[in-house]
Amino acid sequence: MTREDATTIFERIATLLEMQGDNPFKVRAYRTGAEVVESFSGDIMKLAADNQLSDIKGLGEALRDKLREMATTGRLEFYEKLKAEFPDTIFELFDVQGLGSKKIAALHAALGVASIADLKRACENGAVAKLSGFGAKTVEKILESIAFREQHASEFRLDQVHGLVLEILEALRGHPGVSQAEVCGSFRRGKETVHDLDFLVSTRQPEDVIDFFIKLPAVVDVIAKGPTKASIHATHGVQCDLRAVSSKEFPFALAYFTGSKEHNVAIRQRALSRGWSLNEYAFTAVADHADAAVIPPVHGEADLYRALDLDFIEPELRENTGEIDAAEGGRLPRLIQLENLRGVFHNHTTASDGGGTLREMAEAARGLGLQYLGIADHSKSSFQANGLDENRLLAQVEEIQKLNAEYAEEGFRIFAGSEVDILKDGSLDFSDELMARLDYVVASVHNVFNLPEAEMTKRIIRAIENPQVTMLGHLTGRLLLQRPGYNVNVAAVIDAAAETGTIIELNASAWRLDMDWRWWRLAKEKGVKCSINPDAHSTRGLQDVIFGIKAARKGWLTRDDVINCLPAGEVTKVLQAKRFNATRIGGN
Ligand code: DGT
Ligand code: CA
Ligand code: CA
Ligand code: ZN
Repeated sequence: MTREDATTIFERIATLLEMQGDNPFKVRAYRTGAEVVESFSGDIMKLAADNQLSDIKGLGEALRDKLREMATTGRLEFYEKLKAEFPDTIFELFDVQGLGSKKIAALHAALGVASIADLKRACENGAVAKLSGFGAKTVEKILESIAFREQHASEFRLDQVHGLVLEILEALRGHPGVSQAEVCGSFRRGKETVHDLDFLVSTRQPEDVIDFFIKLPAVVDVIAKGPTKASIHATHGVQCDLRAVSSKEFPFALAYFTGSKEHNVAIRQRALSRGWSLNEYAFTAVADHADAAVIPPVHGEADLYRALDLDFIEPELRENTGEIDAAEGGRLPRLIQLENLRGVFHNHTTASDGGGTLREMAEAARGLGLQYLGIADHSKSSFQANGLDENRLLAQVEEIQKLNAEYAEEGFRIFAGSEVDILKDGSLDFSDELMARLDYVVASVHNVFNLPEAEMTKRIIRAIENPQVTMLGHLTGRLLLQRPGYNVNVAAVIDAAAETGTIIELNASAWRLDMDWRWWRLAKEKGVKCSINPDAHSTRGLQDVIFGIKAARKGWLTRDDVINCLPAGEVTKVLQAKRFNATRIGGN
């Protein structure tokens, strides 16, 4: 169980106790406990597991025991019993933006609200607005958040489906009757969210494979089953479709079910102009076509494209946004690959809200074969994330220097940075002098999201005009399927980044994938460089770069566009370039 899980459980206990009208001091103790666990500097879960929690301020004996139980068994009996007394739907309320535990408890006590459906009704009939602490503004915000959730109810983020896809592919490939298995659809195209997953196998025993598929451990229920296809619901309720075809049909089915629909339509047109019809099984000569060309053999997807005089189009590019012209003219980009990454920037440690210490993060990065790791803990204004003040930051820089001395021989390096808050007026949370002492600075917006577009755009542009700001973090602040980004003129920010030589982050967290892939071709055209940043809050979080790579590929990026493909020596120069240019221009 992670620190985040334990924090959530303590918070939820507080709320549930409050809903039951329990002793306010007890409720308080759990809230404080949650804060202590969340912000403790050090591996609190390990300490708990080793029974080393004796003198931590704000964590009494009862909570220490509970934390220990969670750390050692992965669950908490007290919480399981407590939550059994409420409908499961109560927890939906915790995902509504603008609703903290206190508000949820108040809604439950006063109005009996126990689900999102209840909440929506109570907002719409005016009951919520009458409660103290809930004005018309709050109600509006709650309703907006519910509407956003409803709009995206049947979508899934990559972190929710990635493991499932690998598990199902591995199982299918392990079946003796299967010669090829692939995932198709939006997942293969690297979309940031998917509606369902589309699997494809080539086999001579479709019925056996279908039977095998619907009995996989991940299957929750079977929606439909036929001789060559089946649909099931898997973990989280994700629908998975499987189709079984022959190996001759496989390349055609693979291309067809990968989509996108728009790409397929354009490809089919191109085939027709050669006198062939194209479907999910084959090319077929059109009978009344006067000068139909001879159909070449197709053994793989690349042959299919070659038959149409096209270079192979990577799945991520198949959105009918110019990829077919580029493939015809030999102008497709050579897309970046995971193996091209040499290091990662923008990562958190236990000094702010991360779960791994500096050394643990460095070891994990080395374990992934990376040559460098950029640390960027939160700055002081992000107090909810235990942001560092000047003194703690400088102490961290020293700690990094010491570690670097240790690692020097092995050629591994830690870059000392900070994720500095962009304040409401576009000024920054640290002085220029302090930022100049760092290797790099990521500037991000973390509060006051509700500015009008023009003001938000001005705020961000003012921040990146600062020569000390190396890169811009999560440009829109969106959380996929949970909240839209704030209003900002992305094109104007890209222009400003180009002018000032500011790198833009592609935040690789599956929740963000921000800046969105749809903007990267424009950014690249303007000469803006990308940094694929995992924004890791734990050692495991470093692996989120795989999501960032997918998004970068979908944005047509090559290794030359992404600064963290450079070796440590060269990337240092890139990090310094903006400052260097500023002093040069300033000095002339
Ligand atoms: P989603 O909504 O995230 O599941 O997105 P996709 O692209 O995976 O869509 P899905 O699962 O409905 O269909 C998978 C692929 O099958 C789609 O990308 C293209 C192909 N396909 C499905 N229906 C049609 C169609 O009516 N015409 C054509 N040309 N292709 C289709
Ligand atoms: Ca799909
Ligand atoms: Ca589908
Ligand atoms: Zn951030």
